[in-house]
Amino acid sequence: MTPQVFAILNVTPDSFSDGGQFSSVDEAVARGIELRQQGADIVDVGGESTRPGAERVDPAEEQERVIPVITGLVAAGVPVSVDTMNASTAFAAAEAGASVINDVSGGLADPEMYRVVAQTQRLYIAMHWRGHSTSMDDLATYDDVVIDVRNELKSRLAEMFVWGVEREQVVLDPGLGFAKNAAHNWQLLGRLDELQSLGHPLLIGASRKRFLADVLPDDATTADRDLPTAVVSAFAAQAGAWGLRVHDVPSTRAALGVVDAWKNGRSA
Ligand code: PMM
Repeated sequence: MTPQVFAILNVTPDSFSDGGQFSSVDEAVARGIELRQQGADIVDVGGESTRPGAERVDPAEEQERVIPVITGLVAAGVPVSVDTMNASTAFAAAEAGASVINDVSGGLADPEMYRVVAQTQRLYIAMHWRGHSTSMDDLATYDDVVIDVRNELKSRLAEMFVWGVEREQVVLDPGLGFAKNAAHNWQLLGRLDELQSLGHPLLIGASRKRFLADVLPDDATTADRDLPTAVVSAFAAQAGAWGLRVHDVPSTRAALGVVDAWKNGRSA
């Protein structure tokens, strides 16, 4: 099955890859509609940067950023996911029509999150996470990154089920770049099958991340990372990933077109 393409719409003043580009609600909504037209299945709206070293944003301010954009996109018929670690923002977004709650902390940042997920019955993306952006680079120590991430995701699952979250609601994500160095990220990508054995769909967020610079010349820009991102999209699709979270939709769509044609002997 072709993976779901989640298009990133960061409405933060400081996101590393598209920082400050969308200054008004109308511009952000227009960009979300454009992403959908380019072939995104869903637009992932986030109002708090998780860039290494980023400071926390107050949930009220986060909601001021994301809720009007979500409302506008839902009114335009665009499926929306909310990228938040805050239960109150997840709840408000669900009320505004978001169909997915994407939580980079996997429920660790807010003790109320699982209750909101159970209550709103939205699809829930639980990412592997060890701590906030200010501290995460110090937390990148593992015996075996794939086994450790798998075990930590497994404990998250056990905990969320206690709160009444349903199995069918949960998508898992290895959290590339979050308390992980480049080698950790590549090992997780190369061994996705071990994470898949947890029995949940997997979402992969590699787009434009720092570790992709490994395969590019030293003077490459952030936008140059769209090519390796698209290649990762293809391999991840081949490995059975359920979803891909990307900035540049056309290049990932092209990559997925290749995977599909490769399997079927012709393009759709
Ligand atoms: N990465 C970022 C933000 N949100 N959500 C999920 N599920 N998985 C990720 O890997 C992920 C995420 C950070 O990247 P950005 O600042 O470019 O959005």
